[in-house]
Amino acid sequence: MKFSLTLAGLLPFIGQALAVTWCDSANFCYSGIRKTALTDPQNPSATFDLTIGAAYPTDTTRTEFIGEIVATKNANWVGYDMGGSMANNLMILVWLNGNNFVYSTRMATDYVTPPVYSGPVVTQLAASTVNATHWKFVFRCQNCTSWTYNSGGTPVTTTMGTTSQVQSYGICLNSTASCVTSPTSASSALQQHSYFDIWGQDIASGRTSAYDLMLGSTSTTLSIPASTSTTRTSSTTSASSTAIPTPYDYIIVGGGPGGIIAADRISQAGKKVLLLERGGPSTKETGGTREVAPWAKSTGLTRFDIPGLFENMFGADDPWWWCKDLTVFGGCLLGGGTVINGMLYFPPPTYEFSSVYGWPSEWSNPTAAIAQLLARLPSYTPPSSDNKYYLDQVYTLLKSHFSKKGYSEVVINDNRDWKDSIYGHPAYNFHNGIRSGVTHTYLQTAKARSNFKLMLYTYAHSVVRNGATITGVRTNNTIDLPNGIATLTPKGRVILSSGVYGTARILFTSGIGPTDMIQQVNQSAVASYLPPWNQYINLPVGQYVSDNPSINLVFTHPAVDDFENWQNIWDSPRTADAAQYVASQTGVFASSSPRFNFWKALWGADGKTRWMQGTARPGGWPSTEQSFNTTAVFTITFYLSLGITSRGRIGINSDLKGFPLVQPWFQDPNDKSALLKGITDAIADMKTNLPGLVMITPDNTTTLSAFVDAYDKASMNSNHWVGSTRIGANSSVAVVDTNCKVFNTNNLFVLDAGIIPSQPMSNTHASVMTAAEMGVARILALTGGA
Ligand code: ABL
Repeated sequence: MKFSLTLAGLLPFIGQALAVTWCDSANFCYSGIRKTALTDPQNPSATFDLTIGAAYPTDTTRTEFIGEIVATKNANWVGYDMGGSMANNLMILVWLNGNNFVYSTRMATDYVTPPVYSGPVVTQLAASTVNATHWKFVFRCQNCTSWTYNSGGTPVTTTMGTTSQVQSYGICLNSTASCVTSPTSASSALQQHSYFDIWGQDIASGRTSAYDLMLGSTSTTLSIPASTSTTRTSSTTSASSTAIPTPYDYIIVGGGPGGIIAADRISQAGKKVLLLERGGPSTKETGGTREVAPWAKSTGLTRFDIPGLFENMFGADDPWWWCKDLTVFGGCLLGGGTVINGMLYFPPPTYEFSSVYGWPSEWSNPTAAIAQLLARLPSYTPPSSDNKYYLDQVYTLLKSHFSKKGYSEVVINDNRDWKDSIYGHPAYNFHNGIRSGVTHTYLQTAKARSNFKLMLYTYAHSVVRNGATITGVRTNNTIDLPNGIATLTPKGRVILSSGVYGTARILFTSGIGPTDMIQQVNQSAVASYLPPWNQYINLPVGQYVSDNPSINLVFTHPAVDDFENWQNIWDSPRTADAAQYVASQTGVFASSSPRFNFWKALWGADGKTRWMQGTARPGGWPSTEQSFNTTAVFTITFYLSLGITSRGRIGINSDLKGFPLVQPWFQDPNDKSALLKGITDAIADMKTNLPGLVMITPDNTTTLSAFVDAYDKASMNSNHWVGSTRIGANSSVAVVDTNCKVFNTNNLFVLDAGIIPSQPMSNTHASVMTAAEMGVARILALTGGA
């Protein structure tokens, strides 16, 4: 049995396989290689998938790592070498025997089966799993960062690099007979590998502050929702038993806009605050080092920082930032939606907070809160700090159309109440060409206070409660929190800021919500977290949700540059634009994709006023059989916004996955007819006003009304969900009272988009932050708290 001991032939292979980073459903991340449909050279009809990666502690003095090997079941053994050749390097060898992993550490010395090498300690971790097609072996390798081999009688010790080093692997497929001689024996002899490769392991990218949490990560299948895959037991790490309970005055669950604003204002008031975030860092400023575009390496700015990379959020290969336990878009990382959205920033008109739209009278004047918000987060038009507009053809074009239709050109945020027959350039939360927002402002001031603590990678299961009194929050973080429980001081409070879906899920798991949803929890892996049934609190959690229905029309016009539909921005952007951004954070990349916004008030057949918002951008995804000018495409998205009357319902299944149970778009036919009328009026005369314009979706074979009729409901989703825990005076139709306190509890609050009772006028970004400023002031002013 010969083994490849390539050392001399090593260098030509370097760089053949490029290291990548990826994250699993629990947002635990690895660095290494991921390959699919590789061909077995010894049997070209056999293909296999292989992932090999590792995560390393941030403390470089620790001599261990966590490895992950995922392979198709035809892989009869896989070897993972710590160096650039099989010879004289530590190797982790593993195969599946039935449903059990058999593994050992080895070191190849000659063209024979590598003998067992003792010293390293490999422990299989609970995240290991097997399904019908693949197996996944997740392991801790201790004492694994240096190894010694014998060089003609002299021991030579090799130490793993602290930044990067070349690694290799061998694999033997069952297309080759008897890969493993005695599958039950960890020291078994082996057939030589049928496939072999090497790559440069990027150790720096694999370092993670979540390392100790990963040691306790459990999962039962290869693709399971994050809620169960992040379940941790307190017996898995020695650190868990040493965590000391620290009670907090306020525990805030969720590091999105609501949670961060609340954490800052409450810590400013001197309270002891714990902010829990299930994901990890995002932007450079928050410590994020992942997702630096290849062309922007010298800046260290990530995709979360560079506005012009926004469109690639939806087209990336491994978009780990989206919550994996939702069927809609949600950001599961520090900053929540505000670090993955287009950042359109339109502070709401005062009348948005009217009782007509469900707001209690105490909330009718947002002016002071908006002033506070703008003091922290000014709005920027244009976002490029050289004060120039880039890639602005769509603006120039639509301006000439809408001005002829009697719309006024305005600086939109100069008069936030004026939202009828106006258009203007988008306003953003980008500052000096970089994403700004709550992570750069409120979070920074909170972090500077000693009474504020942030815990990342901490997923909240439920609140711990005794009837109406909440005593803590149950999490997966048994490293920092004894048994994973964050505890409150005697008069302490919990604020759920986990978003429309996340907060609803935590309430259900805490026995708060409609009976059918609590039943789902009862059938789930976390049923034991429910309180006794006589403590369930029946509230309309998840009901009365709303989202803007949005309809995209796609056009071409010879004056438009569609920027290759943003398809090359990650790997091969236009050289001059990339260089300009790297040099000065100006230019096309200083902005996300929108270029033109407009609003119009619509009068419905039911006598109600509804507003329409339009957002136009270069690029788009036409659906037409006809040929079109592929470099001159632009899209107008028409949203029905304030005044929407349709409602839907969201909930969870027994895997705790969140999804719309009843879709909220066009439930009321008056919503549909209003938007259809609005779009019809907005595009009337457009071809006359803009010679050369072609509407390609719908094309000239479909009427607008047939197009809207046939529009796929799910693609009307704007990800502007509100209302799942809406505010109100009455617990039959609301979940929180006028102080954001969950009805029938003493000290549980909600502060996120869920409390907003009706669809806002514009993209929800600014409205959520306005509501957070107003809500946190009310919570702080409410007597009885710590
Ligand atoms: C928003 O407020 C919407 O929620 C987003 O859907 C929208 O972005 C941004 N603003 C920018 O207008 C769009 C992208 O432009 C599309 O390329 C993408 O397919 C879509 O979001 C996904 O919902």
